Formats: sequence, structure tokens, C-alpha cells
Amino acid sequence: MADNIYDLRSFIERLEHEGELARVKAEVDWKYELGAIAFKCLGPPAGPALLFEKVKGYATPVFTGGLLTLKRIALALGFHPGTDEATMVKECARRLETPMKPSLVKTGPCKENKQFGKDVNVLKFPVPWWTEKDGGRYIGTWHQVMVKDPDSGWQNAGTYRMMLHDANTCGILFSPFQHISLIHHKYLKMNKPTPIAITIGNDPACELVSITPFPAGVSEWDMAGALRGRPIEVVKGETVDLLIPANAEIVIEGEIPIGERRQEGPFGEHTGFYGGGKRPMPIVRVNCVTHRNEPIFRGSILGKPVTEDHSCLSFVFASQAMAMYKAAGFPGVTGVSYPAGGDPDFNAIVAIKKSYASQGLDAGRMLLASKGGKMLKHVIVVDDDINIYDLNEILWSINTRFQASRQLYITRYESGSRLDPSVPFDWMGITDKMIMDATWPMTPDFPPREEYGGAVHPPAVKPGEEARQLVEKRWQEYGINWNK
Ligand SMILES: Cc1cc2nc3c(=O)[nH]c(=O)nc-3n(C[C@H](O)[C@H](O)[C@H](O)COP(=O)(O)O)c2cc1C
Ligand SMILES: [Mn+2]
Repeated sequence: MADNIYDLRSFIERLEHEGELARVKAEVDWKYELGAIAFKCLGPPAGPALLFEKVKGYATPVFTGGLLTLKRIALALGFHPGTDEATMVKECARRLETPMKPSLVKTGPCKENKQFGKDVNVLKFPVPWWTEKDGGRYIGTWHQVMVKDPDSGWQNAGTYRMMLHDANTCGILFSPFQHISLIHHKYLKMNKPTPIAITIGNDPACELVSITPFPAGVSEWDMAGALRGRPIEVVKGETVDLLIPANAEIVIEGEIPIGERRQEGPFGEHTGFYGGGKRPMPIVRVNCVTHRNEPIFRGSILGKPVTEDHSCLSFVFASQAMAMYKAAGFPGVTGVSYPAGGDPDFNAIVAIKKSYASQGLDAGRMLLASKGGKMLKHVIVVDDDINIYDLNEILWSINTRFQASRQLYITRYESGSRLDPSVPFDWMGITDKMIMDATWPMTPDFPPREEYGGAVHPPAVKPGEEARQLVEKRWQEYGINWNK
């Protein structure tokens, strides 16, 4: 377990120790320049994590790219840096079975400095203006937003982009199926503002659970404990009744006022486009800021895959989906992947050991119906002999085991991303979805056949056992200088 990582600083130290960090000591402008450097370092191949030590006009450094690659995610979660993705996904799915409640401590580093009311000024932090076509400076690109269900006391954490409006106002964008939206609507019904807290710069386990689509009622901080193998420490907010990670760099406390909206967007997004335009969105009124001594600001640039967003979502979506199938007792799922390069928000691959005819369709429907499936558009289900990390094998499966008229399922008018540029502008948020069941059919029109040696499907090409054994025995004699 990642015993030595408990906050952003200890993670940065670990990255530096592994040669994964570049300290940028030259002065860099928060307006466009910092974003352009971060963009260049996305690669491919991926560049190092970046710590901008001297941002023009500010004393606070900016950190980005900490979780851009699987190796860095492995380091964050205490895996050996060479661990393969399938092993990490399965182990994290297992860890998520044991939620650990946070331990409440009296105070912590995030309380070292406090400003209230008129003294609040979020402009004191070096919030980047990532790219020129963004509608403004984005303060929330790799942050954690906490709200609490007024009925049950369930506290949620999620990452929903936040634009900076002025010294004590930010904009926030969330889709109607997100947990913050469910909770915010309860406060609206009671005619009360929604108390809210935001952390910027956090333990990477907290960052990862905040972008994981757990079911409603699950507290992400319990899951951060599960991922780390030990509870995270939390403190009470100064002005809000919320549990906040004690080691966070920066904490913003405030409320979403009733009915107030300001223009938000556009923003260069995970689709690779500035989709969505400028629209009136809810705001956060900031009442209090606390931060560590010499805080580190954390952000992330989005865009065409692969960015940090895609690497992390690909990983956390897969772990959570494996855990979800297991908890539901769904049979035969042997692996789930969300290819980062396609945009994991929109595509998933599920491998199953099939035992009944509609199992592939069921696996796809179950994923689409889960919280994690709300953004998802395309699910491809394959048999368990297919390597779900090899796009060629996936295409081979589609091309040889799939007939569109019988194994392609399309639904319309589903809830989905508000940023998908393939949807007509005024319809964004409503989308088609597709399940491709690329597993061998098991319907009665595929009976056992003599031509296939009594099997339902043709045998795979390979030399017979006898010939293979002969070749192994005589291998040295052939003089083929090649080690296989
Ligand atoms: C960098 C990044 C930015 C995100 N921005 C948004 C956003 O602006 N709005 C949104 O609804 N979801 C956004 N998401 C997705 C949510 O964080 C994700 O669906 C998460 O599960 C939401 O938490 P919840 O399930 O507790 O509501 C973003 C994810 C990442 C990684
Ligand atoms: Mn949630």
C-alpha cells in the first residue's frame, strides 16, 4: 500500500524520486503559457509531471500531470511502477470492496491559514487561463467538490469543472445525473443555499475517487481509504458542516446560492473540443478560504486523448465497473477496460466468460444503466479469450464474431454528456447509445456442426499437438536463431 503517500507533497516527492517530475524554475505566465507547456508535455510520448515554481505575479507554484501515465497512477496507489493495467484494475476492484470511514481529527495542515468574508480572494492563487479559447481562468480542473445530502447525511465528493468569475465567485458545471445535482435539488426544494467545500491539491487517492462514478449513497472519502488501505484524515469545515481532507493544499468553502446563474464556458474539454459553448450555470459564492503554508495549486489541462483525465478515468472506471459487476453478482465478467485513447468517458470493453445467450447484451445494459454508464456511449462486449487492452484483437473479434443486424443494440434519447460534439448543439445532454455484442452467438441457429468437429463455432487456427511437440523437441536442430 502507498504508506508513504498521504498528501500532494508526499506524492510529488515520490514522483521526483522516480524521475517523473520536472521543476520549471523559469518564470511562466499563468495566461496561456503555462497551459501551452502542459499541452506540449501531454505527448505522445507523455512528458514529466510539472511543478511550475515561478508563476508570473504569484508566489504559489502550480502542479500538473501527476497522474498522466499508468506508471504514475501505480506510484500513487502503492503498486510497483511496472505493474500491468489488468493486475492494477483487479487489485483496485478488490480494494474497493472494503470502504474505510475517514478519521476525524481536530485540525490539520489545511487550516494553517484562514480568510473569511471580505478578506476572501481566490485571485491570490495562480489560476491558469489554460488555452486562449477558454471562456476564462479555470480554478477547478483537478479539484474535489464536497456536498452533503440534507436527508441522509451522506457526504459526496466529485470533480465538476469550475470557472473563476471574481475574487469570491466561481462558476460550476454539473450534469443532472451527478450526485451534486441530486443533492443541490434537495436544498433548492427547501429554499436553502447548498453548503459546499472544494479542495485543490490533495492526496492522489482523494483525487481518483472524486472522479469515480460510485453509486449514490457511497461516500468517496470511504473509498479513498479503501484505495489506500488506511483511512484518510478529515477536519470539519470552518463555515460548512462537511468533512474535508486535513492535508489538502487549498480549501474553498461557500454555498451555491438559489437561482443565481452566470455565463460559464466554453472550456477545452475531454472530447478534444471546446464543445458546449457559453451557457448560464450555477455559481459558488466563496465565504472562506483556508490553505497550507506555501500552498501548491493543482490543475490539469484537458483536450484530445490522452490527457491526465483520460488516463485516470480509464483506470478508475474499469476498477469501479469490475467491483460493480461483482457486487451485483453478475456472472462471468473477466475484465473491463476503457481505452484511454478513444476517450474513456464514451467507450468501454467488457470481457465475459459466456454461459447464456444474452449475457453480452446484459453486461452492456448493466454498465450503461449504472452511474458509471451515464456518460458512456459505446460498449463492446467480447469473449474472455480476447485481450481487452489490444484494439486489434477487439476489432478482430468484431469482424469475426459479430453480425450488425443481430448483435448491435442501439438506444435513443438517453442521458449523456453535455459536451459531445456529435450531438446537435441544442440537444447536448441527450444521446444515442450502442452495445456491440461481439461474443460468439449462443442462439439455437448455431447448433453443433460436423464441419467444426462437433463444436458450435469453428476451431481456431493452430498446428496440432503432435506437430507442436515435435517442433519443441527438435527446435535447436532447425538453427533458427530466435528465442520465443
Ligand atoms: C478533469 C475532470 C473534469 C470533470 N468535469 C466535470 C464537469 O464539469 N461536470 C460533470 O458533471 N462531471 C465532470 N467530470 C466527471 C465527474 O467528476 C465524475 O462523473 C464523478 O464521478 C462525479 O462524481 P459523482 O458521481 O459523485 O457525482 C469531470 C471529471 C474529470 C476527471
Ligand atoms: Mn458520488
